Amino acid sequence: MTEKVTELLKKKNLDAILISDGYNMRYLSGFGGATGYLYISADQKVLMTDSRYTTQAKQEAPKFAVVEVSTEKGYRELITECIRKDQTKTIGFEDQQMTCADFKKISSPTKDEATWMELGEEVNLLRCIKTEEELEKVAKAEAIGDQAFQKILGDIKPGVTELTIAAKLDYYMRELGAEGNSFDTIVASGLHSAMPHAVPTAKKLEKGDFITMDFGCRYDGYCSDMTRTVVLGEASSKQKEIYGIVLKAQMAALEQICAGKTGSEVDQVARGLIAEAGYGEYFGHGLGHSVGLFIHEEPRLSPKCHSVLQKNMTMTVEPGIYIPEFGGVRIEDLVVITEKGCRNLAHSPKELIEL
Ligand SMILES: [Mn+2]
Repeated sequence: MTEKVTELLKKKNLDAILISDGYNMRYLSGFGGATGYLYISADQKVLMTDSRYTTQAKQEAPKFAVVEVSTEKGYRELITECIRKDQTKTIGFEDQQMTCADFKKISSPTKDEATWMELGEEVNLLRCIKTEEELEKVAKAEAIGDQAFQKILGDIKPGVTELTIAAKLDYYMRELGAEGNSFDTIVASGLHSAMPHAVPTAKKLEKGDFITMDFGCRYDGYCSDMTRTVVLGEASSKQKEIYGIVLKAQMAALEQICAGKTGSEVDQVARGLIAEAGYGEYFGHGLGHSVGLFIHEEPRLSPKCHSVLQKNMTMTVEPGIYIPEFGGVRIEDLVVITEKGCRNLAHSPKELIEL
């Protein structure tokens, strides 16, 4: 991955970059400890971390010189040494991730000898297009989600709380090989399902509830993301209507998504159908986002994202309708963009499940 940094240095006219974001650190070096810094220039590749991670860093990042901070030499001193050794004149840093306090501290000794340049999203964007190896990990994580969904269907019964369902989903994913969650599991039932990002509560599931479950796990660092909405008992005609519209919107977007289209174009496919059906005001969020080492990556499927989708990007497709005082539906799959369309990594059923 460090070839990508060489290109970035050239493109931005930089002598070196300092990486502080844990996901970027992992992406560029292999080190998953998320604590420390990477300094990368034409002549040096240095990974600075503390003693809790030194052994792990040496194992995971063999191409980097691993340096441990000490009481005499903290990150500021080590980074200053790297800069002076190279006589670096321009250094890029991750202004969107580093705190103001850390930046002031780290850059203070060299602020007159080197220009510190804000990199914005530049380093994150290196992660957009996934390699086959990365895609395998995302697919494995999504497959774990599929299996956990299949198992949780047997636990959805009247009287069971949202918290219990969330805990069991988490447990199943772990049991199936996940390292952890890619975000806090959402289980929203009844009126709660009208809140797209509801937090699970002690509310008991009741007959007639919509139950929206949005969950994902990490496998070898890579995230999955999926959402299914089911009904406990028989669905009402209004529930069937809303579910049908969301599903139609999702299928249409999946049909249209491919390399070469912009995020806003694909978003509009689903948004247009939901608006046509009269529910436009109840779909407030974007249609999707990319997924990788972090759960919400660029680009997005949203009215504001005009980035062009490219082969081997991963995108969620997750339209929803949320009606206050009634309930809501979201259906989410995770796909890999191909030249002509997409490869859906989610295989859980999508016809309305009545339990
Ligand atoms: Mn999502």
